[in-house]
Amino acid sequence: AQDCLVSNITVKQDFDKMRYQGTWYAVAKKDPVGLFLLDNIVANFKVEEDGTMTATAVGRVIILNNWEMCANMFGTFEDTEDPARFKMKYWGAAAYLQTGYDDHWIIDTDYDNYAIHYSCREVDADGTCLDGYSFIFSRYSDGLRPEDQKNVTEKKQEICFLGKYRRVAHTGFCDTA
Ligand code: FEN
Repeated sequence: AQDCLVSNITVKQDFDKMRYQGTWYAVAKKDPVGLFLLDNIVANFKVEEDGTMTATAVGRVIILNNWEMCANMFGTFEDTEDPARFKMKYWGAAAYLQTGYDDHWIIDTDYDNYAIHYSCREVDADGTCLDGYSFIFSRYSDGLRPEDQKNVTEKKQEICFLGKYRRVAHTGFCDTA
């Protein structure tokens, strides 16, 4: 699966959204083209009573006039035939934040320590991803456990984003509720 075809990317088998609930800290990200969250990104996943997975996310953004803000984002995850492949509708609490509708896949997770999310927004004519983003999440704000790093690096390579990630700083900027 090193041909980088989006259609050949494998995802977490039998993804269990119940076990996925709770807080996840972004420790690294690969950005898409355009506006995104900068750093201090923390997500909280939940399964609603009707079974729909939803999430909130906070992250630092810099808006016009170089104004630093914490963006409060919301997402709802529409199920597909594959339990790890969702369509994510997202929007912001503030009107200036972009809304969107993305493919959103859980590539791998052990539920208790690490997770790898992948979204390809635009597939190129050759079947590779032309514009996409990815998050590496940890249950701990200070990063991945050493024993998870090798696996995460392998997965970054499988989704063909290896070398395109930046660390996500957690400075406490968005910590107040
Ligand atoms: C995810 C975790 C689960 C919930 C959600 C997630 C995705 C969040 C996304 C955020 C996009 C932010 C944007 C910011 C923006 C996967 C983390 C929902 C996809 C688009 C600006 C910056 C500057 C400006 C205006 C807007 O709009 N930022 O002047």
